[in-house]
Amino acid sequence: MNDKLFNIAQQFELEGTISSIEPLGEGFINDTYVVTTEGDAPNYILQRKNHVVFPDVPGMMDNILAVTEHIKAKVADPMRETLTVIPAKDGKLYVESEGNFWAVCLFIPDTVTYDRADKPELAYQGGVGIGRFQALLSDFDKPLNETIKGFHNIRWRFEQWDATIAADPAGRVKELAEEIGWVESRRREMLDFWSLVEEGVIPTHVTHNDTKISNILFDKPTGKVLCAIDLDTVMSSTSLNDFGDAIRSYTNTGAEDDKCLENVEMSLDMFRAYAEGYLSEQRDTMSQSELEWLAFAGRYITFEQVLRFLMDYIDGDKYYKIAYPDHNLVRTRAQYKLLQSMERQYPEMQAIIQELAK
Ligand code: GN1
Ligand code: MG
Repeated sequence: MNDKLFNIAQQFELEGTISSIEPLGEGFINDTYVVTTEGDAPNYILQRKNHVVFPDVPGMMDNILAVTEHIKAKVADPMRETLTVIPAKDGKLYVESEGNFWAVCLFIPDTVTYDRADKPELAYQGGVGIGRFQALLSDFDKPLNETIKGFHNIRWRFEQWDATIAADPAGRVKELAEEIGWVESRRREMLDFWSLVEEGVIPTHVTHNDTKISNILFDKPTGKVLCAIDLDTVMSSTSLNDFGDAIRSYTNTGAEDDKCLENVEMSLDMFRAYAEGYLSEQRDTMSQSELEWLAFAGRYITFEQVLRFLMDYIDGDKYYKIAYPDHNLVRTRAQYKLLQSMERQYPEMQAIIQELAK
């Protein structure tokens, strides 16, 4: 076992004796490990939180504790229906070591995660999960720390974008006229949408902000949704973004970084299934303006993802982990294909929402 990881894990309030620490999954931002213990003691998830992406890890952990405690007080099975933060032995919610921040939560057994939705039932369950997550937090009234500035605020993203293009630190702008054009040609409509949030026409709530399918835990025996995980970006925003980011993920017939663009389309069946699940929890509480813009949210977040992947490529790949040199460009193109597919099918998406919202 890696001594460094073992020493860090030992600084948390764990039950039992650690028997192994193994890497888990492939998040784009944090490094995640499963800590297995001997016998009946619980297992744990140990994460190195990316301190470049999250400048205020203590603030982030305060958010996660507050939100999970709020949820625990309301659900039937508090140890399975949300994450359980495990504090360090000194009482803090993290351990700082060599400039890195680490945190631990309980590993929830008999669960499964997916990278892709292969059947509508999964999308339906995912929609129920986020709809319920938002409903459970609808009366949460403590202030939350802004863990990443302007996370889904496209006005702020365009400020970063303009600065990155002007700086051109990796000398890549000259090769990207076409891709940059994809972003520029949609600047106006995306800012117009965001103005509605800024003006309060579209309300804000406590939201998850990173609702892709791999961030949802499903119960293995029943296949039902259990809870949203990866709570790092829980903040105040519009609920539409949680819907939109999920649509970006569940409806994609290809991979987020598919090299074969023919694989990538938006599936209307998955869209319908996710929307049905989501609205089964949210239909009665959403405002008219939210319902009106719900389908557009898929386009908004997919556009934002095109911008963010391309911006990171222009910036020299500093934000997202990459597996090969032009990975962020491949991601950009695949997400752009998805965006075009949504734009083409937008009338159908809107009709589905209208039908389901009744
Ligand atoms: C990141 O952390 P992870 O892998 O769940 C990113 C999301 C992107 C997503 C793209 C904090 O999510 O915003 O949509 O990658 N998270 C952060 O897959 O930037
Ligand atoms: Mg994340």
